[in-house]
Amino acid sequence: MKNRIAEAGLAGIHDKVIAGQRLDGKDALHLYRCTDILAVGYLANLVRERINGDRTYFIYNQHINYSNICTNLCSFCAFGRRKGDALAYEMSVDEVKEKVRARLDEPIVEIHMVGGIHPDLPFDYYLGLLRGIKEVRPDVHIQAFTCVEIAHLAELYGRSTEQTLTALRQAGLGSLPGGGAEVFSPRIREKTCRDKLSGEDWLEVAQTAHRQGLYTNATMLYGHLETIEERVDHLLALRGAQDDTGGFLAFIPLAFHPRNTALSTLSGPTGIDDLKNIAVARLVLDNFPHIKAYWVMIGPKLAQLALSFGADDMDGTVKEEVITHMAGAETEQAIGSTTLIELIREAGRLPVERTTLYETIAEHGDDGHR
Ligand code: V47
Repeated sequence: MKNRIAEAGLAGIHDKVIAGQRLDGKDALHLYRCTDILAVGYLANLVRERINGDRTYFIYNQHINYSNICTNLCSFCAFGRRKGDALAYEMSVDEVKEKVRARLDEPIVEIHMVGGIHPDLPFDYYLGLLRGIKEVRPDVHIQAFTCVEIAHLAELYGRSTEQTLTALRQAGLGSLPGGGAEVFSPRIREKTCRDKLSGEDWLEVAQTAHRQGLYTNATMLYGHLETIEERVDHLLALRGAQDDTGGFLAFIPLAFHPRNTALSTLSGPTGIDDLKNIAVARLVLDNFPHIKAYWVMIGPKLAQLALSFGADDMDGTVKEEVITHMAGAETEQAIGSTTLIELIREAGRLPVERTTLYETIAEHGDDGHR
């Protein structure tokens, strides 16, 4: 492998990886430009195994998208709808509770809940969602509301970010998902999501959450109009923020799905680009404990391969995912935990069923199920 790495022009980066030295922006660009995906993946796998060994995480979770009404209407999104649009919807607190109640017989440990930027739902609605879910399923961890939703609620109801997060926590919020980060580049935000909060403000909300002891995730939406330089800047900004507040649990590269979006003439990323984003993220984000291969967006087969290219988490059982499916995802709506376990085992890794905060619920070694 050493020869191959040298031939790929990655000897210097290999030396840094072996020595545990931090990669810089130039290294990251070099990795993105390298056409030898096996060489890049090999380096990422060294870091993956150093941090997580063979452990490969998944979670039994439920996704709920409480409303698609959105004032932002980003050009990469097929989910958001203007209020009054025929396809706009808004679930009542009782409807959300019913969705949770309907799956009480399943060992769900996390509810992942995001919506659009709704212009006028009262703050009590959001508190009601959290309290209602906890009433039906008291032990569940609620990972809800992106940094974009938090900033919106703070502004709309005249509270600081701290006060907004505190109120939501008291009602049952457990952590924040990583959505809404898109690509931090002002150029891309201007082109695709002009009305969304800036990258700087996204980071500020995430860091405010971290300072309160709330964990969050981080994402990057790739494969649309961004350059690799803009991807690298995004990763470096996340790494800097993590150095500072340390509250990011996982990074999730999100593969752009063009169908039904204003960018539908684009074709979206290739499989190689999917693997490269996982691998470069694993190498650059040396202070992030976990890199997720989100099977909903890249498909379970590529997500399985990604476990040898830097990823150590396959996310979860999901069910009823709407955002990517509205944009043409052809993956299933849900995947069973038995299938996830089989995919991970077949990749030669140890399946670890986890909580949101990566505590082990069960290790599914060779001898079967819990
Ligand atoms: O914020 C929108 C992205 C995000 C499209 O934190 C699109 O563990 C692809 O953030 N094609 C929501 N992506 C999903 C998300 C997420 C998913 C799974 C796990 C976690 C986590 C977070 O989806 C949005 C936006 O960045 N998105 N439209 C599209 N057409």
